[in-house]
Amino acid sequence: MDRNLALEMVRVTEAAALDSARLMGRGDEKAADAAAVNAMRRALNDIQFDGTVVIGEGERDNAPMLYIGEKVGVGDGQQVDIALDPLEGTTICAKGKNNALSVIAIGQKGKFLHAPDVYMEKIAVGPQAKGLIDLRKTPAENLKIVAKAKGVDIESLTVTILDRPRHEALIAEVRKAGARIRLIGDGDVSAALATCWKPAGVDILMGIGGAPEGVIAAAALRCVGGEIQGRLIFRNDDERARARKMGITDLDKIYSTDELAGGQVMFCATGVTDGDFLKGVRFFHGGAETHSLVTRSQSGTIRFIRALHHFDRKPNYGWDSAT
Ligand code: FBP
Repeated sequence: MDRNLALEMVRVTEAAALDSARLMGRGDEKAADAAAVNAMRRALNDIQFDGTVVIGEGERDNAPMLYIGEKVGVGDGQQVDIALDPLEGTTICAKGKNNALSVIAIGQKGKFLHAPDVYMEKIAVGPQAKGLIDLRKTPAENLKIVAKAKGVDIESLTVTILDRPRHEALIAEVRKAGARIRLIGDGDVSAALATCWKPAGVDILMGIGGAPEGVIAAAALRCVGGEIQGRLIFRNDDERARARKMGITDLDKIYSTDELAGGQVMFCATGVTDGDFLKGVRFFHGGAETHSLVTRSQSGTIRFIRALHHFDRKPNYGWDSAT
């Protein structure tokens, strides 16, 4: 894949972050998400490539834009598959809390898992524990492995878990094992990535979140040297049927990072609200500042990009430059 595509993707997540951040704290998740989706789609369709959304806003019947199978880009140029979430953490943005991101991953054709919009049980770690964790093992066993790999006691580890009733038993087991816990309201892509970012102070992500977010996190972790494993979780026969329709035959399979997002991948994120590794959008008179990161699996280089945007020269963003 042409490495310059990675920089094109920064414009895409910047556009989505800029438009959704306008609605931070307004309590309207749908409006924030719609702003991000519109902006991301517009930006994608300006790029000289032939992209297919494989992880998007949902299956075609349920998502008017950026649905699974939608073609984006001007239509010629490189063929790539795209996994995206224009606003990862809609509730976070609507409440003005931490770690809402706009994210996109691009990869070679056929290398992302075509995951239906169901849940996924996940475990994610940074480079030191890569290759050692195993979703088949109990949380306590995995904690022991990660503590040993990092040369610390279990008591020194911090585990991020989505704060959901479904995680009651997991939380109890992690507490019994002695590890510290960071319960988050939303945003497990950011939480997975944070395991690879020392200043964030988290060692493991555990628990059940969205399957599409699992694929996006896998692309990110491929680039920055971490690991994620995932198993699809089905709540009913309809979800199982949807998975089969998307070509999944083994419904109990545990997917490795490479099986979730293989081949060459690029990942890009822009902060919508302040987070562990990216600042959120700051508006100033006539413009805004964004913070993004972009990385590729081939080189592993992580670029942090701080951008100053001037709305009078960006008519496409649609916001009044005087506000
Ligand atoms: P949205 O951005 O779609 O709101 O997703 C936020 C999120 O917290 C994800 O990070 C996570 O994977 C998923 O929702 C968890 O789903 P649920 O809220 O149903 O537990």
